[in-house]
Amino acid sequence: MFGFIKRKQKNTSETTTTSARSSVSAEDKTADLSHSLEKTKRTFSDGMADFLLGKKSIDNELLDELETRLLSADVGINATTTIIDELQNDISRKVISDADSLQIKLAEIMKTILLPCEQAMDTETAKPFVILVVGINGAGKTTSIGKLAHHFMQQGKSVMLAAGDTFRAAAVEQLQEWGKRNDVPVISQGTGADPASVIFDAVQSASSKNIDIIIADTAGRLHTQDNLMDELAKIKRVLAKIDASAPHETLIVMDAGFGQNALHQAQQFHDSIGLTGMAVTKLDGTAKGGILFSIAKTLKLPVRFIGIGEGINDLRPFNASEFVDALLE
Ligand SMILES: Nc1nc2c(ncn2[C@@H]2O[C@H](COP(=O)(O)OP(=O)(O)OP(=O)(O)O)[C@@H](O)[C@H]2O)c(=O)[nH]1
Ligand SMILES: [Mg+2]
Repeated sequence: MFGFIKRKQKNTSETTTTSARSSVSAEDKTADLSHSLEKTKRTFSDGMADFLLGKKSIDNELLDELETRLLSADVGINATTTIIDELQNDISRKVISDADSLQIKLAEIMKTILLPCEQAMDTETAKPFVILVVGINGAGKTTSIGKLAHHFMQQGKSVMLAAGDTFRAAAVEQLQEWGKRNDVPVISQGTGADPASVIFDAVQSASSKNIDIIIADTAGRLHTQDNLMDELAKIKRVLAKIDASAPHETLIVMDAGFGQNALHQAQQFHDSIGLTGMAVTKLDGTAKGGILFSIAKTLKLPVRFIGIGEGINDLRPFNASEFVDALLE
């Protein structure tokens, strides 16, 4: 956010254009992320630069303002308190004396909070490595599966998809479409079939074909729908019959735009079926990107991937440092 001040102080007004971000170097990757996080960034930074430039020193009024902005971006009370307390401490010790040192320290604190969530999914631990994808309706499960297939294919892995959403009309076709785009097989039995049976068959087929990774879609559900939560538990039980350690990843896809509510829902899924990781989607469409800090402080689950758009390339492994740099740029 305080990058805004630097630009102002240098009296330059140029901004990075979208076309300038189109190459795939590491630097541009961060620039893309920064662009995608625009709405959350705005919550942080709108008017902040003017506010700061008018200040002779870093004081409590500034920290109050920062606190409000962090809470507005759904950073959550725990993480916000940690950030403000640590900044306060450094201001008292005169470690922070100006906007620059504040920015550096802020980035450092934010990265420290997020770092425990940065745990890449290690798909080498089993073959086939079975990923069961769960979450509430419309969170972005099926789309994320399509993007994940692309991601793993780029790593040279072979992938198979299982159409475990046998409930919603057209869900199977939607997954098949992603299968076509990625040129990967999709195992399905059609609407109304037993999801556990579809996924069981898919895993057996993947084993016989020596496939590296199988990703299973499931129907969207609320944590309050006991029968549907039981269905997920059944899928896990059935999978364990093929391989006691399967599914190797139970991945919840969570829409960042739901903010603290999504956090609550994810917690309920975790309590009910046991999650091993998260993919946080739609960070491009929300001002609540701070939810990652709440996840780190309360849910403490690995954030494997973040979704920053609808395109096939718009899912990327979560990197705490890259995320904070993009947010504060
Ligand atoms: N902007 C944006 N849109 C996304 C992202 N991820 C998914 N979407 C969109 O969200 C909508 C719902 O995505 P789906 O993948 O169908 O969601 P789902 O969880 O499978 O939905 P159900 O199967 O109905 O429970 C689609 O329009 C996606 O394109 C993202 O990271 N950014
Ligand atoms: Mg779906």
